[in-house]
Amino acid sequence: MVEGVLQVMESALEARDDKKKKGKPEIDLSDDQIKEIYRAMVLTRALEERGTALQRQGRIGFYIGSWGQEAAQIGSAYALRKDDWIFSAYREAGTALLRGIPVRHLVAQCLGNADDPARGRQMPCHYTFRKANFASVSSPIGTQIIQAAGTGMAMKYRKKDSVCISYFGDGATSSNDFHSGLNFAGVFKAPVIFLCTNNQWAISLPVSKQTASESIAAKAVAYGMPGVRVDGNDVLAVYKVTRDAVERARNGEGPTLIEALTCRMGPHSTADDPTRYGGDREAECWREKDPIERLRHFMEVRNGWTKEDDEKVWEDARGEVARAVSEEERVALPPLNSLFEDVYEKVPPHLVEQRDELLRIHPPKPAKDEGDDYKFP
Ligand SMILES: Cc1ncc(C[n+]2csc(CCOP(=O)(O)OP(=O)(O)O)c2C)c(N)n1
Repeated sequence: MVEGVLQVMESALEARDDKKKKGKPEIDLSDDQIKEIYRAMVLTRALEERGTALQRQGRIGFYIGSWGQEAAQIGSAYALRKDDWIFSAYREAGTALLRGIPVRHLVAQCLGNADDPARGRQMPCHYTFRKANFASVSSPIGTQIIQAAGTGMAMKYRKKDSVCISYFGDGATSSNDFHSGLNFAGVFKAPVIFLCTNNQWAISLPVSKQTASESIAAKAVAYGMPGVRVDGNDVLAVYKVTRDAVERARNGEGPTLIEALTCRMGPHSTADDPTRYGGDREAECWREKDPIERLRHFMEVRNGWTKEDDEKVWEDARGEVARAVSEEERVALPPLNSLFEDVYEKVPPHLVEQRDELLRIHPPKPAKDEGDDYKFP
């Protein structure tokens, strides 16, 4: 275990034994809530398994997974309300799933078909779900940090009590946006949770070469906000620190920087080979701390979770992903004329000319185009 960081899971199990003697409270999540968290973590990994396979088979162009980082994203997103804002990086698909976004909408985005709300304009895994307050993922590292700070300030000006969470990696803490976002949020006491998933790598650069600070959380001091280090593979600990940060933000007490210590157990993306820089050796050391395995063990001890229960959850998750893929692979690409939409309210004459020429060469086929019309549950 990593030292000097908040952990909950193991001490909750100990408290359970103590409880018999002293009547100590355990964690404040019901058995059903813990199972819900577990299912979301498993679904996130099942999506990654399939997404990676689809890329290897040439059915999508790219995939970026979060193997080993499921607790950091699900534990934190579980502490939010549905009207809170998520500004994620490309590695937090699980937060969208937890919000109730159907798997097929994430698959549609990866395929860039007509069901994709962004209609193929973004790289795979750069999701956007407006109706779920899930902001469009940007490729340039760190941009979501200032977007969250700005939206947090907007919430404050509008006297709304929604908060914003911004997810980013250790590499993003070297961006200018990290400095300006945290500075503004600190000065204006914006209701923002800055969640740095320290997965030890920024592609091939280890965190030891990213910063001379003793930790990422330590940087919070300079911006006048609390900084917390948490075991990012302990989903209950991540939930707890985020819930505390959300409460502070909602009460007008300003932002918090959370550093979730974890490890990227897979490659940076399907375009990366960690054996070239030793990333695979580091991941091997973390395998025994796999966040899904840890929660499963916790549930076995605390909730009587059985092998059969577990197999069912995995089977359901993999089945859901497989169905989503087969449905969405049948959906056509966005119509060609959509290439000319969404930039200008009125398409300028030179683009009208180009559009008409394109449509003359490739006459339109009927296509389903219902990208952003799904009902958010
Ligand atoms: C401004 C900017 N610089 C460089 C890149 C290239 N790039 C893509 S991902 C990445 C590493 C990011 O690492 P980190 O923030 O730790 O997040 P992780 O990928 O580990 O989740 C880099 C440098 C980029 N996308 N944007």
